[in-house]
Amino acid sequence: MKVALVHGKYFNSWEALGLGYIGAYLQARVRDVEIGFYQGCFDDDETIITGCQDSDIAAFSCTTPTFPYAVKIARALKQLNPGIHTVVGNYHPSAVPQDCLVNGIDQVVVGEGEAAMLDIVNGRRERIIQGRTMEFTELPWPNRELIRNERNIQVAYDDNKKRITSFQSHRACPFMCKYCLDGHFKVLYGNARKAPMRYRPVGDLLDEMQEVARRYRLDLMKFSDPTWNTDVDWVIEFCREKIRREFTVPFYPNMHATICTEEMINLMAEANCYEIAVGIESGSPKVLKQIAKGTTVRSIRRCVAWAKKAGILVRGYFIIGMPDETEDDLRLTESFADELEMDEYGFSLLCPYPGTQMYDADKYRSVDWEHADEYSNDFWNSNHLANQQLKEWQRYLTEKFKNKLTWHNRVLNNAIVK
Ligand code: B12
Repeated sequence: MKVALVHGKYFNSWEALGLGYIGAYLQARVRDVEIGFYQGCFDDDETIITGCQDSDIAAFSCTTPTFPYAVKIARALKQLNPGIHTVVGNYHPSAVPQDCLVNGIDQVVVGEGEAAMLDIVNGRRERIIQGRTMEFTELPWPNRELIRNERNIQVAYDDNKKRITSFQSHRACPFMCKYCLDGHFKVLYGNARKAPMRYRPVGDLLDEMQEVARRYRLDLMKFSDPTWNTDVDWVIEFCREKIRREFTVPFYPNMHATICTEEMINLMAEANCYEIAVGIESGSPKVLKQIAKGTTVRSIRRCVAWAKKAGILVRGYFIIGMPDETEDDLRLTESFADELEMDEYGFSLLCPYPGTQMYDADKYRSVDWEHADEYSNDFWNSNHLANQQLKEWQRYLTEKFKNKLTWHNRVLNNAIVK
């Protein structure tokens, strides 16, 4: 049995960790499976098509912007090999499975992919499959040789002279932020009313981090978790164990400002946390309340101050264009950004991705998603501000913080300023 795993084409090039998990799971459970892997930002279309064409199954990982690319490759493969079975998974197919059943795509997986892909390899063929939630105890570590992790690490190194890769600490996210797909549990977990949180045993995570840090000579370790500190006790246990092992490679997580204590942040610093990324989103209490993230101006202020005091760098992300945001709210965001005096700043526009609570299928199904995202889109208006005004604010703030912009904003700044 030959299975080809394909990660989308996008200008950033993180490792395809989800496919690394799926590949490792299949290798552990299927005898005689041969797995190929391609990533659109490294492999050109011809290489991918030639490499996949004699596979039994071609499986694509797609976010909304990368879904059209998967369809294009799948159709080309079908022309060369009409018997090939094509599958799509990841967040876009999970959010709008019916919309993904287009010409060229045979099957859609919703949610986590390991057990579902095993069933598919074993012949399961319903057009839409709900993936089972996996426990970490049944998951092998992601196969980083398979996903050619070295290529992603090299890109990180070329950008900022650090060898960086990511790790997964837990699955699911307990927050219900209105602009994010994770908070929409129904989408990913078959109508679940609560996020099915699964935490990775600290020892197992650190074993993987140590092994990967050694093998790939890492300078910095990131986490794929959208929010890393969902549980203070877990974070404390992680830091204590990292310190006990004298494992000094620095790390860099995404943080929820409210789920913090000063003791936790100090321990993170002691465990060599290099930087934290905080989703600040807005400086307006009204807007923060509306997006339902569970943060407040006070909790953000406190988290940033503790981190700075502990010597951890702070990166803050802001979103412009929340539904009820006014110019006054944006002025509060600007003064909050000034006041926090962080090390890096990112400013995006709200983007109503499929699966989020802001998505309206009638309005946004026909958007050209390959060319629209939260850094630049021409269609999102808030209730008070037109798209052009939101972009003006984004342009203004990125200009104001131009010496401290995040990589993404820096790369895209030219496009925004135009
Ligand atoms: C880390 C991350 C990134 C990283 C890169 C991730 C990557 N490997 O490409 C960076 C920062 C570069 C990034 C960029 C973007 N991201 Co992002 N990202 C995430 C984040 C926080 C974690 C993803 C991750 O690595 N998880 C860990 C791995 C192990 O899990 P996984 O990838 O989800 O894979 C599992 C399942 O999804 C499934 N699965 C995955 N692929 C496949 C394939 C098949 C065939 C099957 C059957 C199953 C399957 O099985 C896997 C194992 O269980 C998620 C939110 C989240 N909680 O997942 C957002 C998220 C996926 N990103 C999102 C978006 C929108 C983007 C961008 C478009 C943003 C932008 N404008 O740059 C780009 C697109 C990048 C791309 N390659 O397509 C959205 C997607 C929404 C949507 N409707 O598609 C999410 C959900 C966040 C949100 N806003 O709600 N992202």
